[in-house]
Amino acid sequence: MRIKLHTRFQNSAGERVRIVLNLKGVAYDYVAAPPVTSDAYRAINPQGLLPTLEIDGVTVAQSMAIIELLEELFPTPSIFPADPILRAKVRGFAQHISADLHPINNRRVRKYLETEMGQSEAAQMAWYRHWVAVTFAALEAELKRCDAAASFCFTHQPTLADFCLAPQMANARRFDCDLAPYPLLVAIDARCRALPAFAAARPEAMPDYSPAG
Ligand SMILES: N[C@@H](CCC(=O)N[C@@H](CS)C(=O)NCC(=O)O)C(=O)O
Repeated sequence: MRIKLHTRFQNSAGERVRIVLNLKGVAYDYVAAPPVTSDAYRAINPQGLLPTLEIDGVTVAQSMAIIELLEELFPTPSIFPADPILRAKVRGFAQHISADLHPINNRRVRKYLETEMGQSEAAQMAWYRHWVAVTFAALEAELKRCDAAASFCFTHQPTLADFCLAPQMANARRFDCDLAPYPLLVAIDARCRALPAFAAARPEAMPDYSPAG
């Protein structure tokens, strides 16, 4: 089986997938994608979003669908805890990031705010930080109600919730969001980043990394 991941170093949805591939020990080719608006990339993924997984020439879009596919193909170690209630909580936490927060702060949304709605850089940043604050406050409150001894979100092993959280924390830092109100998220993120599977998926570790962004 030949697996390619079309992504870019700053592609945080792709970073979720990279973490899962690393954690499951799945070998893959890293393909630094052309611009998402280019015909070359649309030919790979008509959705025009990163990442795309390619398995033996067949492409799959959407990071969460890709992660589910990897879980089915390579079940060990699982991305979920064993307990069904905790599994649902993990999914709910991950979806609050992947389905509620990430899409509205995406680059194309910010670009639309600028070019079509005439919003300044300051207004775009206010938008970005507002939705991070709303979402992170909810995630922090949720974790506060859970097992205080858990090292990661909900459990003692990193799960899909952590795979979504860590790249989102990096994005929040990149956009100078205040993380002081979220000590649990900050502590869990630090534990994640210390793990080899997460460290090897970071933007800085990618072959196309550029400090200029
Ligand atoms: N729901 C999609 C989101 C993918 C996504 O938004 N990727 C971003 C990069 S992290 C992207 O391609 N953005 C292009 C743009 O906003 O123009 C997924 O999880 O794969």
